[in-house]
Amino acid sequence: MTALQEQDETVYDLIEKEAKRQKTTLNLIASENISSRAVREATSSVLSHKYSEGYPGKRYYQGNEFIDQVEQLAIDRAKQLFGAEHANVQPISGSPANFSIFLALLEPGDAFLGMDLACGGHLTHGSPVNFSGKLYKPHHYGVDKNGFIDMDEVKQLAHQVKPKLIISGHSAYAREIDFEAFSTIAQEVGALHLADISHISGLVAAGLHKSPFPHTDVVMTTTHKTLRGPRGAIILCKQEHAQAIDKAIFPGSQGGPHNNLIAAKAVAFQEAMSPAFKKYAHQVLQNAKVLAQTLMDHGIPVVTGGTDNHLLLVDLQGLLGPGKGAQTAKLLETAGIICNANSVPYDPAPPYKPSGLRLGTPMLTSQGFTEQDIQTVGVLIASVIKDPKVAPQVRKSVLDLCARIIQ
Ligand code: DSN
Repeated sequence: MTALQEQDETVYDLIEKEAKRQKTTLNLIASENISSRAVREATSSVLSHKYSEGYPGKRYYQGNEFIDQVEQLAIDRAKQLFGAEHANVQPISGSPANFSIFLALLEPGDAFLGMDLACGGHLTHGSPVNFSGKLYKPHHYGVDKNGFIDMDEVKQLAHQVKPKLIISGHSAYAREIDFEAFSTIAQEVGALHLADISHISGLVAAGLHKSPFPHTDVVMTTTHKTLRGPRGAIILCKQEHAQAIDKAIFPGSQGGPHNNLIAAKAVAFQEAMSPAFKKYAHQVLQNAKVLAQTLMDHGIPVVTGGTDNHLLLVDLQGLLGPGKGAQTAKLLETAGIICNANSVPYDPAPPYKPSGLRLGTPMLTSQGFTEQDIQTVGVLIASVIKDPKVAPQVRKSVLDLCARIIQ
């Protein structure tokens, strides 16, 4: 019996049920993944007991001899992994990290340019309901009719609005990002370039997606998506921005660092440097390509006709009409297939009732799914989309598939 089971059976049972859900459903949420046991051990370690405001060697509390070493290790590994001049490993998650970057680089009211949320951007890239849209002046680029970023449009907008910051990197974009082109445009208009690589950082670390360095001024990534670490984020930047970024994290926006998570990040960074991680990242890409192709082969349209990364967008409009994403995601859940509804480019339906689905392969890949299994997954998804009545039968196939592959 574990201590938790003995002391609080209610919480223990809920955790056990969630663990079972993760092993008996197909999880295709593009931002989710499974971290290693080593990462989870560091996450639940005694390091969470310690307060350590400040940075290694410059703390406001005593007793940080080992915490300093842990944070320095995480910093060194993050710099090595991404080829960065400076790393701050304290951000607790992606949105607060982006908040700190705005605090470091902009003044309230400053104009910036980012991807429209409806086209695949993130809330923190200028949504009117987010700090980024409330405190700053957002301008947005989108995608063309075929779903691709049009760098000529980005360039034209940048020259027109003269932003202080240009953001590349997106939450629902399936194609490779040309960081160098974004940096060139930023330089032309005297802006800084922030690359939010939260979704693709595992692929970047494995050398399977273009790196934002050396072109980009500041890079932010969460650590729990394709990178397969603990929940959290890091900020990487050129040395010239190091002091501003560090000050914006502490004391600007955060207090005591979550030292347990910093240790877990260090563990994940070491894992990401291994040949096994490269193999995993390669498999994520292969699986995403096979999923996209299988869906298209079964008559399910995929935005941009495929994917270069770990995710793809399904456009349901032609088959089901507009606004059917949420309903279809719920239907798929009854079959044990977990994904999220998502807007598609030029979606006539509102964001809370969008016309597409976002599907990603990081978690299934970590659980051992390879091309042939993913092909089966694609066929199951297509069959439910085309005929809701088959959902109960598909649920059985999903259970069989999970029992065969997931440990
Ligand atoms: N919620 C994350 C995602 O699903 O992409 C982004 O913050």
